[in-house]
Amino acid sequence: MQTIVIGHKNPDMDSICAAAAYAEFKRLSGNTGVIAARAGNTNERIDYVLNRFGVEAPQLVNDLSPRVSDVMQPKVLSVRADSPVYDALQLIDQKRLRGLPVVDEQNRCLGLLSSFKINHHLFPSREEAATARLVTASLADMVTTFGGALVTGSLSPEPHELLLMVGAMALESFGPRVQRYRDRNVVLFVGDRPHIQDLGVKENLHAIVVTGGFPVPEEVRMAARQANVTLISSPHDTASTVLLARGAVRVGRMLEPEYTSFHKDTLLSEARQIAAESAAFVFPVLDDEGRLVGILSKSDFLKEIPRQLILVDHNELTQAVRGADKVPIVEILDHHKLGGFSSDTPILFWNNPVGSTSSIVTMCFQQAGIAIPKPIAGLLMAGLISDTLNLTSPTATPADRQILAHLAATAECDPTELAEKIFSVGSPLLTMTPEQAVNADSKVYEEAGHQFAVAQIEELNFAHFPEKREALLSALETQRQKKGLLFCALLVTDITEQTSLLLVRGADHFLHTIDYPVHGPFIWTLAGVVSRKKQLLPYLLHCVEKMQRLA
Ligand SMILES: [Mn+2]
Repeated sequence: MQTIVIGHKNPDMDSICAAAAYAEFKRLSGNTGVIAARAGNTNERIDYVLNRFGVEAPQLVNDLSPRVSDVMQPKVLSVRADSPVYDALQLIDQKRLRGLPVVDEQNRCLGLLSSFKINHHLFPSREEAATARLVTASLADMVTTFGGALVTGSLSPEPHELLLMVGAMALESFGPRVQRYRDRNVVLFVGDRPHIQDLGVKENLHAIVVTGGFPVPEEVRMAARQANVTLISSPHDTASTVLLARGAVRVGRMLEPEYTSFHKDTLLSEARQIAAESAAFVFPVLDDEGRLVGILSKSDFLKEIPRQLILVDHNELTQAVRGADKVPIVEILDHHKLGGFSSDTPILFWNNPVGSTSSIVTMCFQQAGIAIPKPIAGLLMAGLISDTLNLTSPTATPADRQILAHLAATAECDPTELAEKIFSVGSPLLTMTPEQAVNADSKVYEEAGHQFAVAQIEELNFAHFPEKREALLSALETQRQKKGLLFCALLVTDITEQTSLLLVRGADHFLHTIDYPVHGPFIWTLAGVVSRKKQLLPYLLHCVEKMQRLA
């Protein structure tokens, strides 16, 4: 079972640090297969923290929707197009398969070999029985297939169209018959009948197989050598030898070139639909180069995918990584408003209105009596400091204060120094494009049937704001139109002065409800507001409500 610990889309410091730390907590608690993930890119501040404490960034996961590769059978049996059908049949028989994918020497899939096709070859209809004597195969494969041995001459590895004939008639009848096929590559199967063997040599046949394990008379051998006719001996009687010889046909001769395959990354839901309408019994799974990497049978669609999810720093599916609704969510650790999440089974759900999810993760370690590894303590400090603006935000609680002190001692790191470093690295206004700035940590909320997005960036001061304001506003409008949102907002926070500017583009009847002092077109001054979730979001929800009352 794979357990993915992941924060929200457009991840911020807290959601990256909490995911990495909680995954480590789960591992230290004895869980296996726990992976820390992130639902988006890091930024310079996050990279600084990961580097400083020597922790690798959680793995990027953009979409958790089940893929073909999640349920395919990766250990796939296949046959080469140039193998004898006999070998394929052995495999099909041993493993009780209905068919096999056929590959070339680079493991690229060429088609499917079905047991129906093989049956048809081995047991043709009465009307086709005569043509069944024509077999395109190499003499070398044929001898291997019936377990024979070369007596004299050579075994060509190249396939030819061979006409299989049995020398069971009297010499007088057989002579004229052989002559009729003079221009063919005749392979004669004959028992201990020296006259017929001799005739075969004289007629200069392609090869003569002496069956039943009988020794070949010295005179016939000599004659064959002189005439350059290949002589082979078979341990089996004629009937068995011919039957086996027909199995030397190469797989490539009877593959179905028309088949349905899937790319390993195809969405399982898409594959399921295609498979449901297909008569095929099996679907090869290919990589980008068309190489065979697995096989999918219809029964594989019923498999449970051994993957589960732990959400940190969010509890609303609108903020969760794509496909989160298709994976069982087994735990949620959060400090935001409840967003109407529901589950089919009981889950661990810990929502605690402290300053950061990193604080909650710290409490998990403390409760379990597990010592926090030093680098993890550093990450948790960064998550806490970033979310609470180093305890100055109204979201910070006394518990956060205690936790930060404990973490600082464990990490041997001064919180004030760390906070200064974090906030001075990579001013979002200077290092990001306006599009990135309005998207970087944007969260989408849904209220009363309306969707809206709110992003926040933290700056040491507003020095770079005036030169960016127009570009930020137009990026917000673009974003709003693209996603069909009621409004799109960006809170630009001055963490030194503990104040913010709010930029909003949206429907007029919504904008009219904002009653903070106007700073400029589409911009309001929110003195003392620094927390998106505790201060801004309740206000915006109140505005949505007011808008609806006025409508
Ligand atoms: Mn948080």
